[in-house]
Amino acid sequence: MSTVLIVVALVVVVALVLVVARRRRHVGVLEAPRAPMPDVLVHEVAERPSLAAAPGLSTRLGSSRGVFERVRSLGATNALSPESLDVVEEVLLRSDVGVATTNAVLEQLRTHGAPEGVAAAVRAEVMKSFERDRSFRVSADEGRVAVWLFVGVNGVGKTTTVAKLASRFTAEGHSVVLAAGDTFRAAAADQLQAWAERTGADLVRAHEGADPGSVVHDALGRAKARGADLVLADTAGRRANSTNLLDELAKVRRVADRDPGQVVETLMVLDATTGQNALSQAKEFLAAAQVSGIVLTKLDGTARGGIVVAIERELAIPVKFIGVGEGVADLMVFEPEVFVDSLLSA
Ligand SMILES: Nc1nc2c(ncn2[C@@H]2O[C@H](COP(=O)(O)OP(=O)(O)OP(=O)(O)O)[C@@H](O)[C@H]2O)c(=O)[nH]1
Ligand SMILES: [Mg+2]
Repeated sequence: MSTVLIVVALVVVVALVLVVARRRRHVGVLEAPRAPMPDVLVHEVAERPSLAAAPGLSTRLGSSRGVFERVRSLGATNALSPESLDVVEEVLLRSDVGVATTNAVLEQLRTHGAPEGVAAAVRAEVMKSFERDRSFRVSADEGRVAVWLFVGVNGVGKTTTVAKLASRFTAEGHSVVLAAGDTFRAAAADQLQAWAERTGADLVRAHEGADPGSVVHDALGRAKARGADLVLADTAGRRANSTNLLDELAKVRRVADRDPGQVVETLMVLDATTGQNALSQAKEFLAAAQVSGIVLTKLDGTARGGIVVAIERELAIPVKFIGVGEGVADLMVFEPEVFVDSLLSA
């Protein structure tokens, strides 16, 4: 009897084990089906920057043009009422040209009047701020590789400007090597790499925290080995403190200028939307970096274009390029007449 009970118990246990096992298998079958294989395995996620030519400057400078609206509306008026002088003063100050230029314009208007109209008189005075040579040098001495260094605080548009110029110079037939000298964060080199792939430029990068000088040194070696004629070197916009940053820039510059390298341009990048603050930032960099020109970015945004005037007048360094958008074609060689006309012409 007990044997029969044991056999029955065993049968029940085995049956239970089988049921549980079946359930488990069943649960397995109920797992969510795997997603079907996509038809396209690799597709481009990042949008390619627009290669279309930048449309007219006036359109891009919408916000700056808005500021000058009231001066334009005085147009050909040559009768200088105190009210029109007030309008000129207010508009100029709001446009960020700065107090010095505003006073110079007012002085000129009071002394000489405005025989050809207020807008023309303002234009003539503003143009006096732009009498510098703003040509830029792309080639180095025989046997050397030309280097352009880009400096400026973080977020102003250095990396984007490097990319825009890489695109421009590559299209013009130069062989360009980009040096990812911003080793402060890995994303900086990734950002430049994405641009290098789009513009067809070569890129030298290193790990996060690497010595930026050695990146520039390697980029020069690569350029020399491959017969490239131009190195565009991005740099970091931040360090633990600004003294470290300026020391580092000076060191990068020494490396870049050592044979086979030759620094032919050091461009300080400034963000136009920060207005007069851009000026105080700039002054810190000037002594350390031997700046040969300025790139003023984001003039398409909420910037007030008069800042170009203040920068040239106060820093006595030519603005060589302006950024008017985030696309690769949105960089223009700065031409004062075209710029001032696009703000002041009706
Ligand atoms: N609208 C507009 N945006 C710009 C222009 N130039 C740069 N930007 C934008 O400004 C932001 C910062 O640009 P970056 O080139 O990364 O600036 P950076 O100086 O390299 O910054 P760090 O690497 O952090 O020092 C990005 O979102 C750019 O797309 C411009 O001319 N117009
Ligand atoms: Mg950057």
